[in-house]
Amino acid sequence: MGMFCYQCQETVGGRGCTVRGVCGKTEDVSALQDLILYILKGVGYIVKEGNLDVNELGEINYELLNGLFMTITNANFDGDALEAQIYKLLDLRDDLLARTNIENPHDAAVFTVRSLDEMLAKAETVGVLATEDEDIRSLRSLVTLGLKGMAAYTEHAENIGKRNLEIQAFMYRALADTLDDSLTADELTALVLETGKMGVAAMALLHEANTGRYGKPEMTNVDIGVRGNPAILISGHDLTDLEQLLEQTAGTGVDVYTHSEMLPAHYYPAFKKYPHFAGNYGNAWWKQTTEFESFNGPILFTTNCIVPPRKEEIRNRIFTTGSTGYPGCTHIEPDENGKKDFSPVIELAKRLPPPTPIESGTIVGGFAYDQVMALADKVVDAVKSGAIKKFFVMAGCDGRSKQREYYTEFARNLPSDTVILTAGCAKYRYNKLDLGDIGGIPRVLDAGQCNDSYSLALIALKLKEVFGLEDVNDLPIAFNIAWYEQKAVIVLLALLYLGFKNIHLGPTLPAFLSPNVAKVLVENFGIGGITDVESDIAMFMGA
Ligand code: SF4
Ligand code: SF3
Repeated sequence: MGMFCYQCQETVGGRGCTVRGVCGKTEDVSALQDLILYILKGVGYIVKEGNLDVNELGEINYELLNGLFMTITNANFDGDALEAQIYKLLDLRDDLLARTNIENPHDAAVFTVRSLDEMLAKAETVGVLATEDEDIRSLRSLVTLGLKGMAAYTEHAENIGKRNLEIQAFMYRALADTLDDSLTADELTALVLETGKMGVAAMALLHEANTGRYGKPEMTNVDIGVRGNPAILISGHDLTDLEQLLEQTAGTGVDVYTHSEMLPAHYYPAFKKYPHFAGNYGNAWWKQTTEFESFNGPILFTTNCIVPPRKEEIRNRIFTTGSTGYPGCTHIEPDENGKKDFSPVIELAKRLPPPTPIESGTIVGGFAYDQVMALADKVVDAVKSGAIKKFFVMAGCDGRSKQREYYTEFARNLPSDTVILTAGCAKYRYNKLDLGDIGGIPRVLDAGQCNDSYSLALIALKLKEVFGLEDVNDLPIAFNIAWYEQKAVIVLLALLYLGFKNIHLGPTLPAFLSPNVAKVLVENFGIGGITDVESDIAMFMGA
């Protein structure tokens, strides 16, 4: 059995990567990630069966998040880092087991490996395909992939010092349940919905952490041109890394630009005080192969999405931190107080030329919950007067497949009395189109990162209240969401838990949905795919 991974939208043939990932993941890296997940299931099993108190687990609470995050698409390609994480997790797992009296523990709680070869051999037997029943495999995957997204958001909140151990407690139980062969498809379906519920908690936690520490996002024009100074490009979602980088670059003559999912950092008041926080360079993650070349300076990855850098020259300019990693790139670890020393990145920036311009002008964003609420009267009036007919939630991810041009065309062709609510890197498909405004309300309202989809849900729930509706689905809101990796999975499950129906998902439905599981989602939640722009707009507009 070779590798098998079907966790992202770009999986081969819409079925699974079996030789090498489209993302660039090798067979060995895939195996090590499978093994990390299996160990974490064993940890979950020990916590559950041993009735361990999540408040007294210590380091594993963080390593649970870190381990899951390392297995997210495009986060960590570094076999050595994954191997080290396996040894660390096994030690932590064994310490936990020693605190219990579990009789005949599950293999995931006791197996051991002493070398890379043993890891690879073990991984062969514990991957996705180890679950033979297609529907059970599908439901287990929905849970574990949702947990990966949840782990990412919880880790960001934790880095800011915000913690809700109920989330970890749920994660341990859910991981344990994916090992339990006695659970029926109905019980696992209930677990999937519960995963959505905890996804809401994780996004709420991160929202509180981000706004508590950095202020409430506000309407902001972000420069997309360049200045003439040497510069660092920061990508990913982790705002604490950005904060430290901005502090350390202050007064050095080195500017800081955002890439992809870091763009929304410009909307936070706390980061606006840095005069060298210059703007956003480029587009969504997959364009990095060309954009990093013209950027000229060093790049810091705080989270996914990394595209394997083919040229050595680029690899030498890439730094990773947190759960990310790439072989040959310098990884920056925090000290015991969580402080990171970015001086190697800054020193390299000083020796390199400033970025080459690729575009100019500004883009607008910052329409998270509080900013939209500040405009609520205007928005409500526009809906009542008919100036706004419909909102389109087009949150999620971008990706490299040609099919995604659909989203640009969809946005371009929407009637002019509609407003797009977006979050995540999906926005790059239409945030530079000149779609105008409706009475001063821009037609593309960017709430922020993918986790800020939570803000979009809050906005919808508030509008429901304002209009005195019983059901949020009676609002003039349509969902046409693009997905790519596992954070989109938790966002989707969270929206389902909050009661949103008729969500359309594209560009293709997940490979990990078996026909029966897809049927349940269609029948109970009205989940649908996409077809072509014209038919879909007609369908959404109710023509
Ligand atoms: Fe394939 Fe996606 Fe898995 Fe990469 S993450 S191996 S592209 S399914
Ligand atoms: Fe994008 Fe990777 Fe998902 Fe956070 S950065 S939305 S794909």
